[in-house]
Amino acid sequence: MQVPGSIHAAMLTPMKDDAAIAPEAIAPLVDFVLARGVDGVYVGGSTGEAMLMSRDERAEVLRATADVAKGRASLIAHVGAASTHDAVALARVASAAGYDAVAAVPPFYYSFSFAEIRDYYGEIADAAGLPLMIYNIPSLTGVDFNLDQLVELLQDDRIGGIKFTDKDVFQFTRLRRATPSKKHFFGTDEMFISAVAAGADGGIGSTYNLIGDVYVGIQEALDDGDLDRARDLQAKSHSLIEILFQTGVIEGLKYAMTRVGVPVGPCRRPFSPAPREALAKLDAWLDGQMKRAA
Ligand code: MN9
Repeated sequence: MQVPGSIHAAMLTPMKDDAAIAPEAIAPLVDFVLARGVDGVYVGGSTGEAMLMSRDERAEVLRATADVAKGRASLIAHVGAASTHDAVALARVASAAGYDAVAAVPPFYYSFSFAEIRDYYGEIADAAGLPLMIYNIPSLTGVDFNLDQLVELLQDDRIGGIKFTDKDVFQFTRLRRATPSKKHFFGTDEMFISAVAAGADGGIGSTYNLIGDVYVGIQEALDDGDLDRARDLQAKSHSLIEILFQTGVIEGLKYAMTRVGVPVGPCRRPFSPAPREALAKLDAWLDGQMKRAA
């Protein structure tokens, strides 16, 4: 089963000042993101702070986003959880809400066997009845699949592809060659140009909330054979990401979105507000780069 679309924003979750979910702030965020030309939205993943939310809150965000984005964009719901029980419940929510595909991190915290992880994915796929993507993000889950394991997971007919958020383009390239009928999305925004050169079908990332047009542009430039333009655009993404590493990626992005006129509130604790000096750099970047964006 195929996953639709190519460039997807890994959506932030708008919150109120006390970090409760702000469902009414989802529509303006979706409008801003889609206006920059991305194909779709990836809802409830790392960037969405899903692991800091209850299952009910995650379901609410999945439903509220589908309500405003359905019919305008490709919709992928991230439903991964530490327990199969929760992931399956969220997969059913995503399916009922009209998502085109679901994605899931492997189960985390306990050291599950590969067979247990494979079963987890099978149960999610069956519950969703939609194409399922493996969300491979070893830096956050601690689950570091080898190439053979990724190939085995992707060979299952119910698995449509992968969101590969790692820096190992060698592994990414071999995986793509071994599973050519699947969709291979790259999730490390600062390396998108290398992944497209290696054959990525698309990208899904956090900075796409603010500058989705940059990643659409990199893909188009490489399609046109215009390496200089692709490199210039990736350099623009680097200039933002270098600052986000100082603010904290999600904290900085939420600050930036609010500042360009799309209020999304703070991050949920234990995330803490970004240091003032780093925010000053972000202010200067936004003044220079985002004048016409809002
Ligand atoms: O999955 C995001 N990765 C993490 C996507 O959250 C660890 C990326 O979009 C990064 O935030 C981005 C900046 O490093 O590449």
